[in-house]
Amino acid sequence: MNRRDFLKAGAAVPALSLLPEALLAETTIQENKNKFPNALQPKMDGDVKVFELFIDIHQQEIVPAFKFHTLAFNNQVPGPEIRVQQGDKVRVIFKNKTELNHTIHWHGLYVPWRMDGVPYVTQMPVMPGQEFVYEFVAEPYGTHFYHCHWGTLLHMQSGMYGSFIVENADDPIKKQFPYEREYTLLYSAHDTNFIRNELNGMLERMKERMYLTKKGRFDKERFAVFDTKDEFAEAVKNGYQPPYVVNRRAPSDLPQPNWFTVNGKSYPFTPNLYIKEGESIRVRLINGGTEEHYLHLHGHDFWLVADDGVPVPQPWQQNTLRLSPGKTLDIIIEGKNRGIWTFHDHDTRRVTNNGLYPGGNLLALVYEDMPAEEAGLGMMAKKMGLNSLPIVALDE
Ligand SMILES: [Cu+2]
Repeated sequence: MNRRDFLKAGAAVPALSLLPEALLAETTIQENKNKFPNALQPKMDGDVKVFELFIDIHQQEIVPAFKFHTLAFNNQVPGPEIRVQQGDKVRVIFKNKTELNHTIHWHGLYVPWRMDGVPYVTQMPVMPGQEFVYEFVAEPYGTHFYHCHWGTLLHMQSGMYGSFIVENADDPIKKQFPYEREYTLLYSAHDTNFIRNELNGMLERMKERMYLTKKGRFDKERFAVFDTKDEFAEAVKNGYQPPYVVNRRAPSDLPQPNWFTVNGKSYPFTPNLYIKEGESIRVRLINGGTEEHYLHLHGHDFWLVADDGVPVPQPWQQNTLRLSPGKTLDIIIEGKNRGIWTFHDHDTRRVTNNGLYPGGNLLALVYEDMPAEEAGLGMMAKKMGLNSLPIVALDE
């Protein structure tokens, strides 16, 4: 008896209308596709790929009955995926439709320093109504991302992050682990109370700032903008109190995330990773949030193949990885153990929705070719009168 027959005999389940059918009816593969970032289509200007990004206030529904106001690129959280070939000339026209300042930083890319998107270091912030054009050559190969670098603590966790994938026709990872399908997962953590308070506070400050600027009453101290460090030090000597001293900033004001998302959604609305038996899939993991995630896959050891976009010289197998803030990791999952398997943060504080388990960044690896009879229910469920496994069960 081979392993599969043995498992079948052990389960001894008749062919009922069972989980995969129900699961695929509820969350079809097409619907599931919408839970991954859309690729932004460029226009060509000669040999330059021109992308358009705008930033606006957007309401993001993380799970049914819970929405919050975010700052979103092109009204999407995460922002749309930018996917180019290594060496492509890229132009990104960035429009600011909000009342706040922003920039875009190209995380992991070798851009010219003036394109690096750090306000008051490499450029002036992109102010309300303004436009800024970023231009660079897509280097290096691999999984990267972009995010706002103004008021980063607030703006990033408010949704200002998106994947930036640099492909190579001669992909070293595809060569070693041939795969057909790939998925991008962006992780983030949100303190929705902090976001609401800070966003409101920032909007108030910006209103005042715009008004005073218009009246020609821009005040360096009021806006905490100085031309030199000496000028700043001199002002402090004369009694100026910088904003980190004045009105806020007890340690308790730092965010304590209460929502944890993958591609802008929390369980049970997180995306599924579909796989077939014998297939390998590539999963690009990007941490655009403030928390360290310890991602654990059930029933498999995956291959860690790239770290910060760089192919690792010797891929190795593991079932739990550490995804630090700002990190990208690529993994290959081989479809060797059919079933429905959980892939989640093993710091279980992050598989909650506003403190309640289950939720957060829990998702499933689903073998879409699994025969119905294999997904049968145990005796206990039958005694409870269930014909199929429930898809959503939120009570502790
Ligand atoms: Cu911003």
